[in-house]
Amino acid sequence: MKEELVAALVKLERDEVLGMVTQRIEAGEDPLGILEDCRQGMTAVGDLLQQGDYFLAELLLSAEIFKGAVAILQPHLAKSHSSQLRAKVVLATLKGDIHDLGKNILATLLQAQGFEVHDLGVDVPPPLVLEKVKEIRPEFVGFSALITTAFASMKEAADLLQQAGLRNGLKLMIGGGVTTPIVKDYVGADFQTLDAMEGVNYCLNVVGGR
Ligand code: B12
Repeated sequence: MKEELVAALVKLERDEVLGMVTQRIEAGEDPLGILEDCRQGMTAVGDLLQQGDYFLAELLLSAEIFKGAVAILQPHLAKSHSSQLRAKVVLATLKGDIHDLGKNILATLLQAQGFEVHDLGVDVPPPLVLEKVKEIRPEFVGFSALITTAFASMKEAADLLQQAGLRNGLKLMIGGGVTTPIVKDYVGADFQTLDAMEGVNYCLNVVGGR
């Protein structure tokens, strides 16, 4: 089933992908497992782009199919395990980067766990992050990056927060396909992951018994 879903997404077979997602969720499968298969399909689409077999049109189509799959999974991902407000999280995809599928999934999963999410959107200028952190006073800030040119924006935003004396008591996490532990150190973040649920668990661990 897993391989079939990945393959259908790579072949950009919209109806097949959405049909399989619906079938698997109706059979009671964990929505996170289905989501991970879709993410792997997207990674494979990216590889085909890099090899020159796919172009931007295919990339756009794959993103639309992925969004359709997430729309089916969303109500199941969003089933709240907690009505308690745990902490505030500011999320953004920074300047130079417009990818937001992963960030949106993280937002849904955080909300399902009782976090108050302030999503600043995509292509966000670093000074806006500073302004919003001053205003919202979150416990967590999360940056999502899918292209390497966004690393400099992430560092700039982290430095602005540091210079303003706002890094104490604030946990900075980064994630998204191109991030690595090396990027985490470059940015000066506290946590890095390629898995949204790991990010949620990190936040839950930090807030602990709250
Ligand atoms: C879909 C896609 C697009 C869509 C984006 C649609 C959208 N609304 O997001 C469109 C078609 C618009 C697009 C455009 C471009 N893209 Co594009 N795209 C992709 C693709 C195929 C999939 C990315 C994706 O959404 N994956 C699925 C999500 C769910 O995975 P994810 O983001 O990793 O998120 C998971 C985790 O990482 C985590 N997570 C994500 N963020 C965060 C944040 C935190 C804090 C935490 C805790 C967790 C977390 O949660 C998610 C679930 O677990 C990738 C290929 C790849 N290998 O990733 C290329 C890719 C990212 N794109 C690429 C490129 C080059 C481009 C373009 C420049 C193409 C062009 N020539 O115009 C433009 C970029 C424009 C810009 N300035 O941003 C390159 C980047 C290369 C690089 N090294 O920088 C890639 C890697 C393709 C490739 N192999 O060349 N793209």
